[in-house]
Amino acid sequence: MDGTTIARQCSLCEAHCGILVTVEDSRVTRIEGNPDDVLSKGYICPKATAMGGLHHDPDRLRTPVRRVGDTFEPIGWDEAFREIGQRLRAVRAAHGPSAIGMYMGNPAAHSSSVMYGALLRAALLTRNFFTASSIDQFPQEFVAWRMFGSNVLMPVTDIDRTDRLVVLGANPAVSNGSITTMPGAKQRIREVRKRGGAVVVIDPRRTETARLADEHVAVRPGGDVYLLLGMLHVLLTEGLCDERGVRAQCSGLDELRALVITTTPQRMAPLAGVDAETIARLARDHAAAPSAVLYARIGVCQQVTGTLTHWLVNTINAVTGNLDRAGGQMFASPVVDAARYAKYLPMGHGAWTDRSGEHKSFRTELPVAVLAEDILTPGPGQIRAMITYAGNPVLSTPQAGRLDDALASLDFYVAVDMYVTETTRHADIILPPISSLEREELNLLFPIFSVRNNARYDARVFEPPADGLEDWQILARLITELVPLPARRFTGRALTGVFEQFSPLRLTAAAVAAGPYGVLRRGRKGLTLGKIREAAGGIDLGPLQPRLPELIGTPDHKVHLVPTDFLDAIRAVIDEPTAAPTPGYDLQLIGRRHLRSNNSWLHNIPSMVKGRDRCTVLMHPDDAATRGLIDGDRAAVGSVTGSIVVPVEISDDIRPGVVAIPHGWGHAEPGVGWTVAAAQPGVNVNLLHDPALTDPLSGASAVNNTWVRVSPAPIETPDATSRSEAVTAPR
Ligand SMILES: Nc1nc2c(c(=O)[nH]1)N[C@H]1C(S)=C(S)[C@@H](COP(=O)(O)OP(=O)(O)OC[C@H]3O[C@@H](n4cnc5c(=O)[nH]c(N)nc54)[C@H](O)[C@@H]3O)O[C@H]1N2
Ligand SMILES: Nc1nc2c(c(=O)[nH]1)N[C@H]1C(S)=C(S)[C@@H](COP(=O)(O)OP(=O)(O)OC[C@H]3O[C@@H](n4cnc5c(=O)[nH]c(N)nc54)[C@H](O)[C@@H]3O)O[C@H]1N2
Ligand code: SF4
Ligand SMILES: [Mo]
Repeated sequence: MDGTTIARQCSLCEAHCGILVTVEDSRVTRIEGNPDDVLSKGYICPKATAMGGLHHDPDRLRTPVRRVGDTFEPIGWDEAFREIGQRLRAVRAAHGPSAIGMYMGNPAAHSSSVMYGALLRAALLTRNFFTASSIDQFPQEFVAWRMFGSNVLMPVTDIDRTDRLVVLGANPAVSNGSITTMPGAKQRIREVRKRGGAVVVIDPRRTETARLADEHVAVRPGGDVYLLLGMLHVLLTEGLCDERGVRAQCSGLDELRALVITTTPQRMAPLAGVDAETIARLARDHAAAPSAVLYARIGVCQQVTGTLTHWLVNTINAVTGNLDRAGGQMFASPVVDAARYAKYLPMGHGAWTDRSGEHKSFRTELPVAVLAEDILTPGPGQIRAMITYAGNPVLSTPQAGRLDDALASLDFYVAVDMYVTETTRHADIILPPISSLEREELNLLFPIFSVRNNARYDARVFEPPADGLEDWQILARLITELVPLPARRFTGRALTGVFEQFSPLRLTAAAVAAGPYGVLRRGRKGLTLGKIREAAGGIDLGPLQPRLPELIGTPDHKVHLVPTDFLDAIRAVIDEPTAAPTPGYDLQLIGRRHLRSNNSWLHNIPSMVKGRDRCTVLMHPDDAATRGLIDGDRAAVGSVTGSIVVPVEISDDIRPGVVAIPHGWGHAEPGVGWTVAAAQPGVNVNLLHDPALTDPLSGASAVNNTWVRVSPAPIETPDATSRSEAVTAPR
């Protein structure tokens, strides 16, 4: 394929921007935006070039490796699978199915192999299944399930048609949108204002998105739930809601009104950290705009009030008539209509709990915050073997620094990953998939959350090596090793043969053909996978369309404005406000993302880490001054779970009393195979976040609001190798 340019997508984040990859002499020589891409229209961010960097990275594993002492040595696939099978079956035979735990990380969702991740999860029959969702969108899924009857029905922000965009706890100018797939978010935000609309950003930091807005409201971290209750009070007591329209679409308006009778803006203001006039004005302007949409994401998911906040967001959109209408919150109509099918799946909230009995399962999994505990605590149900797939939970989840020890203590651990990371360095065997540029597929997930209906194909840039396996093939082989078979060598081979007939690509082709736009429904004019493949920039399927009540999964086909369990929970939050600091700690720690970083795994690509250290603590000048800190100083940041040392970055973009540190750093651990990242390792902010702080409804980790204290760090010792470092952990 030398000297050619191939159209596909960048699969690093949800935007999945269309890219043109030029290859000469088997090397990627250029990656640029594809102007013909129906969704991204030529936009790419600086991370797109990392797709080439990852492919050519000498540190990327290309063959399975097995631990020998503190290092890894290559082994063959068959030998690896044989050993994995023996070890996992032995653990299961001795201790039962839940003794094998599994963690599935974020990149799994970016490839169609995720279907096999779900199959492996099913084959394990374990209670100890975890994913990155419980530190990400769990609250939004929980709300979608309780309000709309299906966890997949997380509404999409119709940014391209709205007259008023209010962003709450999201920074799409950097993240390019999440659960609202909006490549080129900056331009889309500018367009709102160009067509006469307004943009407001509610965020403790004046973010890159806030800079594009008409107004920035610096809410107190965790204050959103009160701000929204204040807004609802104004909307429902000042007659600003279209009662007839809302009653036709929703149930529970009277209960909602009764709830917010006492949540006046005056009463909510100190809890929100936003003055009462602003709260009232935000409500009135939302109601007055021809169309308006509140768009909220992880800044308000990763809170103990995550579910309640996202519930109030959807509720405000609904009572102002902005649910299921152009310019408001809508539902997409993708080529494979997963939302329609998902509503028939049992959500099984609380089907089982973790071993402490405190955390309920949701969507067949347990909150990741209990992972280290479940490995380290002896007794029935203890995890003794682990499978991780496309995840780096040592850096990405709060475990009070205990996950390293936990993973090291396992009887057996197999990782499906192409790097030796802070997590996989503990594995007995690592199984690397081929690179993304060697895959071809149709992503079925993100079109469900896209701002326009579309179908876009990912073409292969490089032929995979003869002995390379895709993730789904690796996962299928793991399933084969796990299912009880009468004659393993013989029937195992037969089973692998069966899986090969059901590749994700084939399953996708069948689903597209049978889907709402497919040939089986629409005849000759309908879509096939082949037709989508031929369109180098994808196929545009038009703007989002109203889909209620037909799509909804609630028994009465109405939107439930006030699910009963939410009512009890919100009353507790109103009666006992969550604003009080942890004694001894005086600053609230939130997160932040950078345009050249993607969670934990792009720091080994030189072009992504060039320039100054980005793993810094961002503080307001007043907070720095009272602590005698100046820009570039090293500061110790401590919480109830740990302490880290990071350089100080001073900026009045951040609300006084709040500090921000990015996650995904901390690459200085011995044995990590990221040689470039190790030179500028940063430090793991999740050492500061308390695993005990979770959203009691969904189980999601609250990593966007932790009480910390900051002080000058001890003088740096000459042999210190990293500019940021973890110090001590214990409470
Ligand atoms: N404090 C704090 N913590 C956070 C967040 C935060 O805002 N603050 N954000 C959270 C969020 S939203 C998320 S999504 C999580 C992410 O959490 P994780 O998914 O656990 O972590 P990642 O950093 O995405 O690590 C991905 C791993 O997958 C590997 N990988 C990449 N592509 C592939 C592939 O195609 N196949 C396989 N098999 N492996 C692959 C990479 O090498 C890397 O090791 O982090 C969460 N953690
Ligand atoms: N460049 C880049 N893009 C990414 C990623 C990345 O790591 N880097 N990760 C991808 C992933 S996995 C995800 S899930 C998405 C996430 O996409 P976003 O949700 O847009 O992620 P963040 O940039 O972390 O934005 C969260 C915002 O919430 C604010 N915040 C924190 N606490 C509070 C609070 O209490 N109230 C309010 N109102 N705001 C608060 C923070 O200041 C921050 O601006 O991004 C995706 N895109
Ligand atoms: S926004 Fe950047 S990282 Fe995300 S898909 Fe587009 S080019 Fe890739
Ligand atoms: Mo995420």
